[in-house]
Amino acid sequence: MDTKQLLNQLNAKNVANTFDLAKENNIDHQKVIGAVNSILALNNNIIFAEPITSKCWELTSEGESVILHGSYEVNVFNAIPSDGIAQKELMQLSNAKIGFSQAMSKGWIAIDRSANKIIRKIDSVLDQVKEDLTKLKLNCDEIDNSIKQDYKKRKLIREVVIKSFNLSKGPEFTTSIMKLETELTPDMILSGSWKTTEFKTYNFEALGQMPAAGCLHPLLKVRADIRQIFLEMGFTEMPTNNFVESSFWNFDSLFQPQQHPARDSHDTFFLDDPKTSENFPQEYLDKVKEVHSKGGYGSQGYGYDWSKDEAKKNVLRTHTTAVSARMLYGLAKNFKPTKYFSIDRVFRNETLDATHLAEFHQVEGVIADYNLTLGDLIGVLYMFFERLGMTELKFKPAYNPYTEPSMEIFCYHQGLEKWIEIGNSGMFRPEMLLPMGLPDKVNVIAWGLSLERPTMIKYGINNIRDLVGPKVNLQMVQNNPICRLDK
Ligand code: FB9
Repeated sequence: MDTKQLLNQLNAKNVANTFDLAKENNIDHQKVIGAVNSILALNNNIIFAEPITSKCWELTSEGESVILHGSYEVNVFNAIPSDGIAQKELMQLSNAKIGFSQAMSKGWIAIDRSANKIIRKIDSVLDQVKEDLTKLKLNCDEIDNSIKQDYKKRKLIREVVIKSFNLSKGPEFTTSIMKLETELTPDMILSGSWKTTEFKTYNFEALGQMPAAGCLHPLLKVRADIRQIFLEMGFTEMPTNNFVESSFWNFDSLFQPQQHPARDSHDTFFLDDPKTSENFPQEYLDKVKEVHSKGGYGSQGYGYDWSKDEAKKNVLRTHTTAVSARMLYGLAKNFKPTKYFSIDRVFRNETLDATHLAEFHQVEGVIADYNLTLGDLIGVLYMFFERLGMTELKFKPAYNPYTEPSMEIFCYHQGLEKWIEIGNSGMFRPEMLLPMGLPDKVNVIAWGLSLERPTMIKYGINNIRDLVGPKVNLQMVQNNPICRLDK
């Protein structure tokens, strides 16, 4: 529909709705909207367009198929010959099951048990469903609401929200709008026609076209900002491109005992294929076995019969601390003070709820140096979280199998006006570090948090399914503002 057609039809009607105009002209509603926008862009006093939201019923693809091929119950009825038909043969028809139950409930057919056949109870039937849907397609309100609800239940129609415009004539209404020129061309200058041509006034307020570019998901924006914070603090990113990890690196190397509940399939995803990992540094593995079963380095160990088969089992890593263990082991041979970080997906067999999925992104910072103390850890946590806009911190003693002491980290969140948990931290235990061969005086401090929690708080998202997963509204991804974690 072009602007002239729209203006002529509005002129005849005085008022009109864009959705009704689209139906009357049998064209797509967006074409009418396009013509309205062209007129408003030229001059917003020619027509007035009041936005309205209404509900309407439209046919599903099944509904469209009924209009084309008839309703399932009529097709089943018509497929029954006058002397009846075996049910098995009748069920060969497409959608026979639905058609059969509808035809039975309408009393059109019956089961003749003596002849073991399906028979007609009446001579002929009217395809009311097809008639109703044909009417509905032309006009939303043609059929009774109770019937609509039945067809909705049968997935033949669905209710949709229509955003349309009620059009009326503006004070400068005309059916002959002259399309104002927007470009001064060489021909106009040469011919002199520019002298009599109407040019559109330049709109210096007009915004630029939204570039048809992609948009970063909020999680990736926060990840980029947190990565930048670590890099500016001199940390090196760890390689985390392995979601599958052996239980050895995910648990045993961290001095996490093989009976620990976190190692149970209720908490951890174990792999069927490949079920196990085979290659471990034998000398290191022996030391891990020793420290678990008999202790060492001043520790009494756990005193159980450590099993290599248990350590070989592959899992979806439950924390990126498994990567930290690999990296610290790699440091041991030629140790120098190092700061590592990682941000990547981890997987836990969690009970799903509004804020928990079976996976999340863990953020982890690790510092290995001589004679580090808990004070160093607290100091670096203040430095890190300050860059995330959190300055008022509190620490609460906690327990992790691989760190001692451990602390939960809390901050007073001004926006939420309450204390919130923002992470966990600790000093890796000697039973973890010494079997790796790290020098005696080396301590390692580390901390972790998630990516999802800060992102949800920053972007005001309450349900994790609005942030990740198939139900994410891509408009949210396009609209959400730039990430400023320190604001
Ligand atoms: O992220 C968490 N909370 C958080 C972080 C930042 C934030 O910023 C807002 C803008 C202001 C807000 C909240 N938490 C950790 C705390 C809780 O959300 C907690 O309920 C959920 N935790 C996850 C694990 O849950 C199964 C968050 C995740 C977590 C917890 C611990 C670690 C990593 C992630 C760790 C660790 C660690 C400890 C010692 C050594 C090495 C790693």
